[in-house]
Amino acid sequence: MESLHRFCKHLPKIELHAHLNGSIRESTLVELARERSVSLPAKLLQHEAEHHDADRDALFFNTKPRSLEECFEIFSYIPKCVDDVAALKRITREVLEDFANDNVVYLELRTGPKVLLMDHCAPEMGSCSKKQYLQTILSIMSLFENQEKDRHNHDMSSSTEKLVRLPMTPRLIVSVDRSGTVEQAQENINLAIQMVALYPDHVVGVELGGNPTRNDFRRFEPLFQKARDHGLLISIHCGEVPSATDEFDTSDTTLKKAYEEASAVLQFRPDRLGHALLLPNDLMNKLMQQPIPIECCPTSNVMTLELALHHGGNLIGGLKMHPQLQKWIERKYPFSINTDDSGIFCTNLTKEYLLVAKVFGLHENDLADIAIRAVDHIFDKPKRDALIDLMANRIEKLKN
Ligand code: 6MZ
Repeated sequence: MESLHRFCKHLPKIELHAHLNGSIRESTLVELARERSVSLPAKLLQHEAEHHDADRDALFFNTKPRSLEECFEIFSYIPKCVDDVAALKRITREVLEDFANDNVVYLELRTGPKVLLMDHCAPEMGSCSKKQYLQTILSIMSLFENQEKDRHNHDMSSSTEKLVRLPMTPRLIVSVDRSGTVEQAQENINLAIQMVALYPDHVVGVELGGNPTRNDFRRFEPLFQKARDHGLLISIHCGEVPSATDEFDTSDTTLKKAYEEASAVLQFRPDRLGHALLLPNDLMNKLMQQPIPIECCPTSNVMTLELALHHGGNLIGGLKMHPQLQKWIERKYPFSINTDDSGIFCTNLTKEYLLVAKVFGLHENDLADIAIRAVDHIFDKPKRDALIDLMANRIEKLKN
């Protein structure tokens, strides 16, 4: 493994934008689909992509393009496969393991609560409610966190390895799907409020995601205000699709609506923004003056903006065309690097850091700085100082 890749792998990392069902391992999705006789269109599977390129980097960063539309086509198949409690437990455990094995030390996992079957083989056993869906995830998270601490203590006392893997702390964000109804959103926000009272250490926030071409943040705004009043922190996806700018036709009603929505999101001042890719200059300038931390998901952005298409599916060429990232890096805008949907985009956080480093010419110190600065954006504020110590310590060791 070349040294920058090795550094990105061992760098202690913070993941703040990961959708549970989008982080499903492709192999697991295929297995669950087979068990349930769901036929997944081959074009949607990443491992079907053929790479003949001899260049290692091209191979590593060449990926099957996934348009925004295709992503949401895949998302529509996942609930057919993750349809019972056993499948939910499996994907949650695997996702936690995958992030931990990638040296993520703090993970905020987000998901929209769903009604599942108790057991897909025995539908007569009835259903698992949305509340039980969240409780199932939370109990796996707590167990995982305790196991991580025990394993780390054990490794520290028995291993001579200099870079013993650090423990990962998982936290939960409850998602609202913007393509759903206000009633469904209300149910999710109420559940989040209940859950934060029951699991104050593990439930940290709420978020608005889902297909950005559907509905509007303003429909859900009073609900997010209610969540805020109950002490939950908030992340809102924004600027994933174009909005009106001076260069665009401001009489186009879709673009105009997107502009007004993005303005309303910024006015609401969420604690973090997801993506914030295609904001017009006046809104971007406002953000520059009064920053809101942005969750940047490089591969996802290249895919949904279809930037890699001009580069034969190559992410390095695609990311060079990212509309904002260069500026955020140069001006030290508060942003974090994240995976979004590691299963759908066939990525992990190591790959995302390496990709950003290669495209923007960043060195080890720059990457360490980005990782450490992300701690300021975590929703579990009391964890901040301990995480910074843990990470700074490990980074020192990594440099020696
Ligand atoms: C917006 C996204 C997304 O909640 O079932 N999701 N929403 N933009 C994106 N960019 C690509 N990627 C994922 O996780 C899957 C759900 O997360 C949202 C979609 O609503 C998707 O169905 P959960 O665990």
